[in-house]
Amino acid sequence: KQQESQSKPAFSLETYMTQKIKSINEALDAAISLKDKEPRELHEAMRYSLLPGGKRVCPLFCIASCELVGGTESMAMPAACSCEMIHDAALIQDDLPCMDNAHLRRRKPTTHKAFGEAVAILAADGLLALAFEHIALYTPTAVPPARIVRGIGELARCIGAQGAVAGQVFDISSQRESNVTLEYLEYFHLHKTAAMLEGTVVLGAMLGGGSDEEVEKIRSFARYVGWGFQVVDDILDVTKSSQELGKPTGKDLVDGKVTYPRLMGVEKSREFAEKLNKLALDQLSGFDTQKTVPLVALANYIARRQK
Ligand code: GRG
Repeated sequence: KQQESQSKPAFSLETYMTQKIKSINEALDAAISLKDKEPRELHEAMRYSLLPGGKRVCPLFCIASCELVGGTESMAMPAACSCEMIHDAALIQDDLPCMDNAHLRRRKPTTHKAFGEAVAILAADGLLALAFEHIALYTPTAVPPARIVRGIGELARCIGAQGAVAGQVFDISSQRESNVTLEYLEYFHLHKTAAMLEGTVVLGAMLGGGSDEEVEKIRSFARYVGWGFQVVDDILDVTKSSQELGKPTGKDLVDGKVTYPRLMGVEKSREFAEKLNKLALDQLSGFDTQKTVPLVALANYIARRQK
Protein backbone atom coordinates (compact mmCIF):
# COMPACT_ATOMS: atom_id res chain seq x y z
CA LYS A 1 0.00 0.00 0.00
CA GLN A 2 2.72 2.42 1.11
CA GLN A 3 4.69 1.54 -2.01
CA GLU A 4 1.60 2.17 -4.15
CA SER A 5 0.99 5.61 -2.68
CA GLN A 6 4.66 6.50 -3.28
CA SER A 7 4.70 5.33 -6.90
CA LYS A 8 4.62 7.97 -9.64
CA PRO A 9 1.15 9.00 -10.87
CA ALA A 10 0.32 7.87 -14.43
CA PHE A 11 1.37 10.33 -17.13
CA SER A 12 -1.46 12.57 -18.33
CA LEU A 13 -0.86 14.13 -21.74
CA GLU A 14 -3.61 16.64 -21.06
CA THR A 15 -1.93 17.90 -17.89
CA TYR A 16 1.50 17.84 -19.58
CA MET A 17 0.24 19.83 -22.58
CA THR A 18 -1.71 22.32 -20.46
CA GLN A 19 1.33 23.07 -18.29
CA LYS A 20 3.80 23.27 -21.16
CA ILE A 21 1.49 25.34 -23.39
CA LYS A 22 0.96 27.80 -20.53
CA SER A 23 4.74 28.26 -20.16
CA ILE A 24 5.19 28.46 -23.95
CA ASN A 25 2.46 31.11 -24.30
CA GLU A 26 3.96 33.18 -21.47
CA ALA A 27 7.42 32.95 -23.03
CA LEU A 28 6.05 33.93 -26.47
CA ASP A 29 4.15 36.84 -24.96
CA ALA A 30 7.36 38.12 -23.37
CA ALA A 31 9.41 37.46 -26.52
CA ILE A 32 7.23 39.74 -28.58
CA SER A 33 6.02 42.48 -26.26
CA LEU A 34 4.94 45.73 -27.88
CA LYS A 35 6.74 47.91 -25.34
CA ASP A 36 8.83 50.57 -27.11
CA LYS A 37 8.50 48.70 -30.42
CA GLU A 38 8.29 50.59 -33.69
CA PRO A 39 6.89 50.35 -36.32
CA ARG A 40 3.83 49.63 -34.21
CA GLU A 41 1.69 48.03 -36.92
CA LEU A 42 4.42 45.60 -37.94
CA HIS A 43 4.89 44.41 -34.35
CA GLU A 44 1.15 44.18 -33.85
CA ALA A 45 0.93 41.94 -36.93
CA MET A 46 3.77 39.74 -35.64
CA ARG A 47 2.06 39.43 -32.26
CA TYR A 48 -1.31 38.83 -33.88
CA SER A 49 -0.09 35.78 -35.76
CA LEU A 50 1.95 34.43 -32.85
CA LEU A 51 -0.38 34.64 -29.90
CA PRO A 52 -2.75 31.87 -28.66
CA GLY A 53 -4.94 29.74 -30.90
CA GLY A 54 -2.52 27.20 -32.33
CA LYS A 55 -1.76 23.70 -31.03
CA ARG A 56 1.88 24.65 -30.30
CA VAL A 57 3.03 21.34 -31.76
CA CYS A 58 6.55 22.56 -32.64
CA PRO A 59 7.41 24.05 -29.24
CA LEU A 60 6.01 21.00 -27.43
CA PHE A 61 8.15 18.61 -29.49
CA CYS A 62 11.23 20.83 -29.15
CA ILE A 63 11.03 20.79 -25.35
CA ALA A 64 10.13 17.08 -25.15
CA SER A 65 13.10 16.06 -27.31
CA CYS A 66 15.48 18.23 -25.26
CA GLU A 67 14.18 16.56 -22.09
CA LEU A 68 14.43 13.08 -23.65
CA VAL A 69 18.22 13.38 -23.96
CA GLY A 70 18.70 14.81 -20.46
CA GLY A 71 18.19 18.55 -21.08
CA THR A 72 15.69 20.79 -19.30
CA GLU A 73 12.67 22.84 -20.34
CA SER A 74 14.54 26.10 -19.74
CA MET A 75 17.39 25.02 -22.05
CA ALA A 76 14.90 24.60 -24.90
CA MET A 77 12.32 27.32 -24.19
CA PRO A 78 13.82 30.14 -26.31
CA ALA A 79 14.35 27.66 -29.17
CA ALA A 80 10.80 26.33 -28.73
CA CYS A 81 9.45 29.90 -29.06
CA SER A 82 11.61 30.39 -32.15
CA CYS A 83 10.14 27.28 -33.76
CA GLU A 84 6.63 28.64 -33.19
CA MET A 85 7.71 31.99 -34.71
CA ILE A 86 8.96 30.21 -37.84
CA HIS A 87 5.82 28.03 -38.04
CA ASP A 88 3.65 31.16 -37.80
CA ALA A 89 5.75 33.00 -40.41
CA ALA A 90 5.19 30.06 -42.75
CA LEU A 91 1.44 30.11 -42.03
CA ILE A 92 1.26 33.84 -42.85
CA GLN A 93 2.92 33.15 -46.21
CA ASP A 94 0.89 30.01 -46.89
CA ASP A 95 -2.34 32.04 -46.44
CA LEU A 96 -1.37 34.86 -48.85
CA PRO A 97 -3.45 35.50 -51.99
CA CYS A 98 -0.56 34.28 -54.17
CA MET A 99 -0.48 30.95 -52.26
CA ASP A 100 -3.62 29.45 -50.64
CA ASN A 101 -5.57 32.73 -50.46
CA ALA A 102 -7.08 31.85 -47.07
CA HIS A 103 -9.35 34.28 -45.25
CA LEU A 104 -9.52 32.73 -41.81
CA ARG A 105 -6.91 30.99 -39.66
CA ARG A 106 -7.32 29.89 -36.05
CA ARG A 107 -10.87 31.31 -36.31
CA LYS A 108 -9.54 34.83 -36.91
CA PRO A 109 -8.95 36.78 -40.14
CA THR A 110 -5.60 35.76 -41.64
CA THR A 111 -2.76 38.25 -41.08
CA HIS A 112 -2.99 39.75 -44.59
CA LYS A 113 -6.78 40.19 -44.16
CA ALA A 114 -6.24 41.97 -40.84
CA PHE A 115 -3.17 44.06 -41.73
CA GLY A 116 -2.90 44.07 -45.53
CA GLU A 117 -0.56 42.04 -47.71
CA ALA A 118 2.55 44.20 -47.43
CA VAL A 119 2.54 44.25 -43.62
CA ALA A 120 1.78 40.50 -43.52
CA ILE A 121 4.80 39.66 -45.71
CA LEU A 122 7.00 41.94 -43.61
CA ALA A 123 5.62 40.44 -40.38
CA ALA A 124 6.66 36.99 -41.65
CA ASP A 125 10.16 38.36 -42.41
CA GLY A 126 10.26 39.93 -38.95
CA LEU A 127 9.23 36.67 -37.24
CA LEU A 128 11.79 34.65 -39.19
CA ALA A 129 14.63 36.99 -38.21
CA LEU A 130 13.41 37.27 -34.61
CA ALA A 131 13.36 33.47 -34.35
CA PHE A 132 17.11 33.21 -34.96
CA GLU A 133 17.88 36.29 -32.83
CA HIS A 134 15.85 34.77 -30.00
CA ILE A 135 17.67 31.41 -29.92
CA ALA A 136 21.06 33.09 -30.24
CA LEU A 137 20.48 35.69 -27.51
CA TYR A 138 18.27 33.92 -24.99
CA THR A 139 19.30 30.28 -24.85
CA PRO A 140 20.65 29.94 -21.28
CA THR A 141 24.40 29.84 -20.71
CA ALA A 142 24.03 26.27 -19.40
CA VAL A 143 23.94 25.26 -23.08
CA PRO A 144 27.42 25.31 -24.67
CA PRO A 145 27.58 27.72 -27.66
CA ALA A 146 28.70 24.93 -30.04
CA ARG A 147 25.39 23.12 -29.48
CA ILE A 148 23.46 26.33 -30.20
CA VAL A 149 25.34 27.00 -33.44
CA ARG A 150 24.84 23.42 -34.63
CA GLY A 151 21.15 23.52 -33.75
CA ILE A 152 20.61 26.83 -35.55
CA GLY A 153 22.31 25.43 -38.66
CA GLU A 154 20.06 22.36 -38.63
CA LEU A 155 16.92 24.40 -38.15
CA ALA A 156 17.83 26.78 -41.00
CA ARG A 157 18.54 23.85 -43.32
CA CYS A 158 15.22 22.17 -42.51
CA ILE A 159 13.10 25.26 -43.19
CA GLY A 160 15.07 26.53 -46.20
CA ALA A 161 15.27 25.84 -49.92
CA GLN A 162 16.10 22.15 -49.30
CA GLY A 163 13.29 21.80 -46.75
CA ALA A 164 9.98 23.59 -46.09
CA VAL A 165 10.47 26.19 -48.84
CA ALA A 166 11.06 23.39 -51.38
CA GLY A 167 7.96 21.61 -50.05
CA GLN A 168 5.86 24.71 -50.57
CA VAL A 169 7.11 25.06 -54.16
CA PHE A 170 6.17 21.42 -54.83
CA ASP A 171 2.78 21.95 -53.20
CA ILE A 172 2.05 24.85 -55.55
CA SER A 173 3.22 22.92 -58.62
CA SER A 174 1.18 19.87 -57.59
CA GLN A 175 -1.97 21.95 -57.96
CA ARG A 176 -1.17 22.32 -61.66
CA GLU A 177 0.00 18.72 -62.08
CA SER A 178 -2.49 16.19 -63.46
CA ASN A 179 -0.55 13.07 -62.50
CA VAL A 180 0.32 13.38 -58.79
CA THR A 181 1.59 10.04 -57.48
CA LEU A 182 2.06 8.74 -53.94
CA GLU A 183 5.83 9.22 -54.35
CA TYR A 184 5.26 12.87 -55.22
CA LEU A 185 2.96 13.34 -52.20
CA GLU A 186 5.57 11.72 -49.96
CA TYR A 187 8.28 14.04 -51.28
CA PHE A 188 6.37 17.23 -50.75
CA HIS A 189 4.93 16.30 -47.34
CA LEU A 190 8.34 15.23 -46.07
CA HIS A 191 9.55 18.67 -47.11
CA LYS A 192 6.56 20.93 -46.50
CA THR A 193 5.34 19.55 -43.17
CA ALA A 194 7.84 17.05 -41.78
CA ALA A 195 10.95 19.20 -42.30
CA MET A 196 9.75 21.88 -39.87
CA LEU A 197 9.13 19.25 -37.20
CA GLU A 198 12.49 17.64 -38.00
CA GLY A 199 14.32 20.95 -37.48
CA THR A 200 12.40 21.50 -34.26
CA VAL A 201 13.20 18.18 -32.58
CA VAL A 202 16.77 18.00 -33.84
CA LEU A 203 17.36 21.48 -32.42
CA GLY A 204 15.80 20.44 -29.08
CA ALA A 205 17.91 17.27 -28.92
CA MET A 206 21.11 19.12 -29.80
CA LEU A 207 20.51 21.79 -27.15
CA GLY A 208 19.84 19.06 -24.60
CA GLY A 209 23.20 17.43 -25.38
CA GLY A 210 21.99 14.36 -27.31
CA SER A 211 24.69 12.17 -28.91
CA ASP A 212 24.87 11.99 -32.73
CA GLU A 213 23.20 8.59 -32.60
CA GLU A 214 20.36 9.90 -30.42
CA VAL A 215 19.87 12.96 -32.64
CA GLU A 216 19.58 10.77 -35.75
CA LYS A 217 16.97 8.51 -34.13
CA ILE A 218 14.97 11.57 -33.03
CA ARG A 219 15.28 13.03 -36.55
CA SER A 220 13.88 9.87 -38.05
CA PHE A 221 11.09 9.83 -35.44
CA ALA A 222 10.14 13.42 -36.37
CA ARG A 223 10.05 12.70 -40.10
CA TYR A 224 7.51 9.90 -39.58
CA VAL A 225 5.46 12.02 -37.16
CA GLY A 226 5.45 15.00 -39.56
CA TRP A 227 4.50 12.84 -42.51
CA GLY A 228 1.72 11.21 -40.47
CA PHE A 229 0.54 14.68 -39.38
CA GLN A 230 -0.12 15.52 -43.02
CA VAL A 231 -1.89 12.22 -43.77
CA VAL A 232 -4.21 12.82 -40.78
CA ASP A 233 -4.68 16.44 -41.90
CA ASP A 234 -5.80 15.21 -45.32
CA ILE A 235 -8.21 12.72 -43.72
CA LEU A 236 -9.69 15.40 -41.43
CA ASP A 237 -10.13 17.68 -44.46
CA VAL A 238 -12.58 15.20 -45.97
CA THR A 239 -14.25 14.02 -42.76
CA LYS A 240 -14.65 17.37 -40.92
CA SER A 241 -15.60 20.87 -41.99
CA SER A 242 -13.03 23.68 -41.85
CA GLN A 243 -15.25 25.38 -39.27
CA GLU A 244 -15.06 22.35 -36.95
CA LEU A 245 -11.29 22.21 -37.38
CA GLY A 246 -10.71 25.96 -36.91
CA LYS A 247 -8.63 25.67 -40.08
CA PRO A 248 -8.04 28.33 -42.70
CA THR A 249 -11.11 28.93 -44.81
CA GLY A 250 -11.79 30.73 -48.07
CA LYS A 251 -8.90 28.90 -49.75
CA ASP A 252 -8.90 29.22 -53.54
CA LEU A 253 -6.45 26.53 -54.46
CA VAL A 254 -7.32 23.51 -52.38
CA ASP A 255 -10.14 22.14 -54.49
CA GLY A 256 -7.83 20.57 -57.04
CA LYS A 257 -5.31 19.45 -54.42
CA VAL A 258 -4.25 15.82 -54.46
CA THR A 259 -4.46 14.26 -51.00
CA TYR A 260 -3.97 10.81 -49.48
CA PRO A 261 -7.73 10.07 -49.27
CA ARG A 262 -8.04 11.03 -52.95
CA LEU A 263 -5.28 8.65 -53.95
CA MET A 264 -5.93 5.72 -51.57
CA GLY A 265 -9.36 6.32 -49.95
CA VAL A 266 -10.11 7.28 -46.33
CA GLU A 267 -9.80 3.79 -44.78
CA LYS A 268 -6.43 3.03 -46.37
CA SER A 269 -5.23 6.52 -45.43
CA ARG A 270 -6.17 5.82 -41.79
CA GLU A 271 -4.21 2.54 -41.88
CA PHE A 272 -1.28 4.37 -43.45
CA ALA A 273 -1.33 7.04 -40.71
CA GLU A 274 -1.26 4.28 -38.06
CA LYS A 275 1.66 2.61 -39.86
CA LEU A 276 3.62 5.88 -39.92
CA ASN A 277 2.91 6.38 -36.21
CA LYS A 278 4.20 2.88 -35.45
CA LEU A 279 7.34 3.52 -37.50
CA ALA A 280 7.83 6.79 -35.60
CA LEU A 281 7.55 5.08 -32.22
CA ASP A 282 9.95 2.31 -33.34
CA GLN A 283 12.68 4.96 -33.68
CA LEU A 284 12.50 5.61 -29.92
CA SER A 285 13.11 1.99 -28.97
CA GLY A 286 16.74 2.52 -27.86
CA PHE A 287 15.87 5.23 -25.30
CA ASP A 288 14.94 4.88 -21.63
CA THR A 289 11.22 4.01 -21.84
CA GLN A 290 10.28 6.28 -18.92
CA LYS A 291 11.86 9.27 -20.64
CA THR A 292 10.11 8.62 -23.97
CA VAL A 293 6.62 8.85 -22.41
CA PRO A 294 5.90 12.51 -23.39
CA LEU A 295 7.16 12.10 -26.98
CA VAL A 296 5.24 8.83 -27.42
CA ALA A 297 2.08 10.49 -26.10
CA LEU A 298 2.58 13.53 -28.37
CA ALA A 299 3.10 11.29 -31.40
CA ASN A 300 -0.08 9.32 -30.58
CA TYR A 301 -1.94 12.61 -30.16
CA ILE A 302 -0.84 13.77 -33.64
CA ALA A 303 -1.82 10.45 -35.20
CA ARG A 304 -5.22 10.21 -33.51
CA ARG A 305 -6.25 13.85 -33.25
CA GLN A 306 -9.70 14.99 -34.33
CA LYS A 307 -8.71 18.56 -35.22
C1 GRG B 1 10.15 28.96 -43.43
C2 GRG B 1 8.89 31.13 -43.23
C3 GRG B 1 9.14 29.87 -43.95
C4 GRG B 1 8.43 29.60 -45.07
C5 GRG B 1 8.61 28.35 -45.84
C6 GRG B 1 5.26 29.10 -46.78
C7 GRG B 1 6.25 28.02 -46.64
C8 GRG B 1 7.66 28.29 -47.02
C9 GRG B 1 5.96 26.80 -46.19
C10 GRG B 1 4.60 26.45 -45.78
C11 GRG B 1 4.71 25.43 -44.74
C12 GRG B 1 3.37 25.12 -44.19
C13 GRG B 1 2.36 26.20 -43.96
C14 GRG B 1 3.13 23.86 -43.88
C15 GRG B 1 1.87 23.42 -43.30
C16 GRG B 1 2.20 22.99 -41.97
C17 GRG B 1 1.00 22.67 -41.17
C18 GRG B 1 0.85 21.25 -40.85
C19 GRG B 1 0.17 23.61 -40.77
C20 GRG B 1 -0.90 23.41 -39.81
O1 GRG B 1 -0.30 23.38 -38.55
P1 GRG B 1 -1.13 23.22 -37.23
O2 GRG B 1 -2.35 22.39 -37.46
O3 GRG B 1 -1.59 24.71 -36.99
O4 GRG B 1 -0.18 22.78 -36.15
P2 GRG B 1 -1.81 25.45 -35.60
O5 GRG B 1 -2.80 26.55 -35.93
O6 GRG B 1 -2.37 24.45 -34.62
O7 GRG B 1 -0.47 25.97 -35.21
